[in-house]
Amino acid sequence: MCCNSTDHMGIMMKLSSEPENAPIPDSPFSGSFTCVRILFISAFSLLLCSCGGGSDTPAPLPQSVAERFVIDGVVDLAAVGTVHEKTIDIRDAFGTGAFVKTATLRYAARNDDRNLYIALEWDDATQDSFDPAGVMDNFDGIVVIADNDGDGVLEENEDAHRLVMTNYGSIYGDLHVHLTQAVDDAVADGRGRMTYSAGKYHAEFLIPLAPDAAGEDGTLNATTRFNVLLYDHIQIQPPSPAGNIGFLNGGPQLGAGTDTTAWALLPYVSPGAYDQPALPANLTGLIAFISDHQNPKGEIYTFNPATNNVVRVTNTTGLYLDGVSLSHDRTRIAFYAAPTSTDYANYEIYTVNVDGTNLLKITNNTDLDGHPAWSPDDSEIIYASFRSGGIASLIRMNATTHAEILNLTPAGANDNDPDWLPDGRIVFKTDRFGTPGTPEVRIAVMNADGSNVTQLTGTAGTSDHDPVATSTTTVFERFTKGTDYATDPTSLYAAWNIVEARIDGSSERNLIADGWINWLPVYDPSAQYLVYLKSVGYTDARLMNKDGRDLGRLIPNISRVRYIDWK
Ligand SMILES: [Ca+2]
Ligand SMILES: [Ca+2]
Ligand SMILES: [Ca+2]
Ligand SMILES: [Ca+2]
Repeated sequence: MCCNSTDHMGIMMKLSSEPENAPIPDSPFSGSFTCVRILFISAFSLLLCSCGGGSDTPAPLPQSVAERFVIDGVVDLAAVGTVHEKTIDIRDAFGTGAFVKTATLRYAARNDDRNLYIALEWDDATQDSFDPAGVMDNFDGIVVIADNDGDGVLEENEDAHRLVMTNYGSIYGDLHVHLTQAVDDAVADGRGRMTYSAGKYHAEFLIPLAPDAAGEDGTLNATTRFNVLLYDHIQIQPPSPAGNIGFLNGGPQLGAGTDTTAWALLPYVSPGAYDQPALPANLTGLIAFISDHQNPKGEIYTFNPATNNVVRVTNTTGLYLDGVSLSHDRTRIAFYAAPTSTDYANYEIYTVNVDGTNLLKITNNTDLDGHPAWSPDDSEIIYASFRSGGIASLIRMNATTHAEILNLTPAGANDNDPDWLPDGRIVFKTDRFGTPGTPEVRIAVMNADGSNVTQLTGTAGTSDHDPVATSTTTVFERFTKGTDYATDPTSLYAAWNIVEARIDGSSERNLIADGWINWLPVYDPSAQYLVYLKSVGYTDARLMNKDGRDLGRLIPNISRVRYIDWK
C-alpha cells in the first residue's frame, strides 16, 4: 500500500479547517426532573416486582465497542480479547529490500454488529515523526488493510486505514484501493490514534463493518483477509524516497502485487445484539452548513433532518466561506467570507436566501468581520468586527438596512463568537475576565445594550469558544490547554471538549470529553439534541443527546464539514 512516492504524497491528511468559531438554541436543564423520574420508575418497578412475583426485566445489552473502547492511542490488550503475537521482519526499500530489524507486534481485536476495534503494540527503538507545519517526511506509522471479500485478490475499493506519526500526535486516514494505490476515501469513516512511549508504539482503530456510501470501505466479516503494515522511518520526499516496512502476514505491498492468499482471516466473531445508539426519527427544523467536499473554498448547504435531504445553496461564489448562521424563519443565511482564507482585511459579512438567491455583501471595510448571528426576530445581525487592531468588537446591525446600531464592546476588550439567547440577551466569548492579553477567553452573557455582563466560565488553563444558549444553559467548545489555539501548532492534536454551563454561572459539566476535537455544538429546535462537529482526521456533523451521548453521524456521506447551524 505504500510504496511509491505518488502514493505517499496522496497519503496525507487534511487537518485543513479546524476550530474557528459558531451558532443558537433552546433548552431546559433537566437534571432534577430526570432524578425525580428515575426515582418514580424505580419505585414503580419495585412495586411490580414485589407483587407480581415474576421479573421479566430483560438483561441489558452489552456495550458497543465504540463506547467501550476510547480511541486515545493507549491500549490495554488484555481488556480486548485474545492477544496475538508475532515477530516481524522489517525490511528497507519499503519492505522489499534488506533485513533491517525485527519488531514484535502484539494485537487483539473485538467486533460488535457495527464496528471492529483493533488494538496493537510493537517495539521501535526510535520515534520518527514529522512537523505537520513543515514537510511530511521521516515518519513511523501503521496500516491495516483488508481483502474484504477474502477471495485472495486485493481489489478496487477494498479497504485500508492508516496512522502516521507527527511531532504532536498521529494523523488518521481512511483509504481504499484504487489502481493499485491506496488513496483517500471520498467519505471518511472510522478513527484511530497512535502514541509512542518507552520504545514502544500503541495504536488502535475503530473501523465500520459496512461500506460507506461511495463503496470505498468494503464489508468486514469472517471471510475477510487482513494485513498489518508497520512503517519505520518512511521518507517520501524526492529525490530519494526510502523507508522500512514490515508485514504481519507477508506481502504484497500495493503496486507490487495483489495476491493476498498468505493473509490471515480477520479475527471476527458473529455478533449478538448490542446497545447501539441510534439517530431519532423525530428531528425537526433545518440545518445550514458549510462543506468543502465539492469546492475547496466551501459551499453552503441545507440539511433537512426529517427527510435526510441535502440541498446546495451557493454555487461557486469565488469566496472562502465560513461561519453560517440560519435565520429563525429559516429563509436566510448569514456568513462571512473572503477571496481567500488568509485575506483577513477582506472578510466581510454576507447574507443569502436559502434558495441561493439574493447574495448580498452587508459590510464593506478594511477590517476582518466575522461570526454573524441573527437576533431572535431576525431584524438584526450581531457580528465581530476587528476594528481595533488585533481585537474584536461586537456590533449589532440592522439586517435590512445594514445600518450599524451599537458597538457593545468597551475600548480595550476583545469579544467574539456572539449569539443571541431567545430572550434577546447575548452570549459571547471575551478576554474581559482574565489577565489582559492571555488567550484564556471565557464565556459571558450580557443584555443587548451591553449592560449586565455576567461571566459564566473560568477554568484555568483552558479557553472557551463558540457558545450558543437557551434561557437556562449555554454549550460551547473548550480548548483544554492554556495556549492560544490559533498559534499553537499542537492545538489540532489536543482535546477540545463540548461543555455545558448554566446561564446563571452556577455550574458546568462536560458533554463530550473523549480527547478528540469536538466543536460547534448547536441545539436542535426542541433543545433535546445537539449537533456538533468532530474532527478525527476528517470532520463530520454528529448528533448527541442533551447528556452528551453520541448518537452517530447526522449528515450522511459528508465528512468535510466546516461549519454548522440549526434552527
Ligand atoms: Ca478481494
Ligand atoms: Ca470510507
Ligand atoms: Ca476506506
Ligand atoms: Ca521508527
